[in-house]
Amino acid sequence: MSHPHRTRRPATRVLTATAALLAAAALTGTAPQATAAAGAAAPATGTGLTQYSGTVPLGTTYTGTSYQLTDPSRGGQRTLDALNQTGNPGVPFNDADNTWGDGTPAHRQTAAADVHYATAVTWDFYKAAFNRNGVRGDGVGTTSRVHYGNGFGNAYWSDSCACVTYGDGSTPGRPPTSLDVVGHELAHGLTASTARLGYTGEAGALNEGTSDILATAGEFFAENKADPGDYLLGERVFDGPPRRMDRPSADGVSRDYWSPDIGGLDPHAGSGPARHFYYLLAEGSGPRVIDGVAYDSPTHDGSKLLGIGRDKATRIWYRALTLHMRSTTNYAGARTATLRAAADLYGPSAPETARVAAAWTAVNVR
Ligand SMILES: [Ca+2]
Ligand SMILES: [Ca+2]
Repeated sequence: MSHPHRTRRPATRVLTATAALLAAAALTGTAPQATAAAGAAAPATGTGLTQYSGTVPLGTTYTGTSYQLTDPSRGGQRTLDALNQTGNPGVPFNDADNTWGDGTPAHRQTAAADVHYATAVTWDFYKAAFNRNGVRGDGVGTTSRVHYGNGFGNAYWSDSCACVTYGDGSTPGRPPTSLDVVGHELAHGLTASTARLGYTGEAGALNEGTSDILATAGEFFAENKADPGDYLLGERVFDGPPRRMDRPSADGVSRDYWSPDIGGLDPHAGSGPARHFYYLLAEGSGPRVIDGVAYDSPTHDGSKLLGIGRDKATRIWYRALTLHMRSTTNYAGARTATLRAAADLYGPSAPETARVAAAWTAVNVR
């Protein structure tokens, strides 16, 4: 699909990834061969020529004979090659000069560079926004494997191994390895280690909604010029209309508002009201242009809402998820949980708390 031209407005966000990446580069240096000559593994900073995110720094390791995509500064998180098999747990990529991929899907390392970078961004985002050490909060990095199967058009989190698997895409040359797709999958791991929301009924819809919310917040956090933040999901990867947060029904599948049958839908479609709630809470209702992307968010009750900003909205959702939701939480429970979280953070009579209530009412969760 085509994309409108996007212009960047001045950065005013509190959370940015650039500083963290630069700090990691400064800590690890770029020429570890001297220290690794004796055979000890040494941290290094490589260069990723990604498909979706431009040229980026990558946390790598020099093994003594080659570089590998193991990031010691982020819990040892690794990116492996599944060799287009389905039963292979993955083997390391090895590289001689620590420059990864060539910006095109023709180069086998490119998808690995995208995933390794986006996984690092997500690590840094969780740390900066939530003071959380990794997906599970245990300081252990995720293992990712790319090139799973043949023409596999998806990516998925596996809780048993705390790992994510990425196919090469159902559209040739469009692997699901963009910042927001990676952030979405990793957020499933965060949910699985906190609220443990189920994957059926309204809990499943909230599980999917959480992944879209944290993926979006992470994409904005990245401040990546090649893939600016937006309230769209998978816009770099998938043909056809992406999932939207301002008006979820624009994808032809998702619901804008809660209704009694929503728990029976596919969880992605059923997540519409959760996404919509987050957008309304962060940005408010009605038409607006953010970083060059046009949005127009309706409300069920015709109310006109003002946003409290993305950082506060994200903080409220995260606190609700990690402290006040559980495996069977439904939409009504999510309203209660986010109201508690807002009251915890800002006070029961704060404007932020009132706007949480108004945003839920605007998506017909009362
Ligand atoms: Ca984007
Ligand atoms: Ca996006």
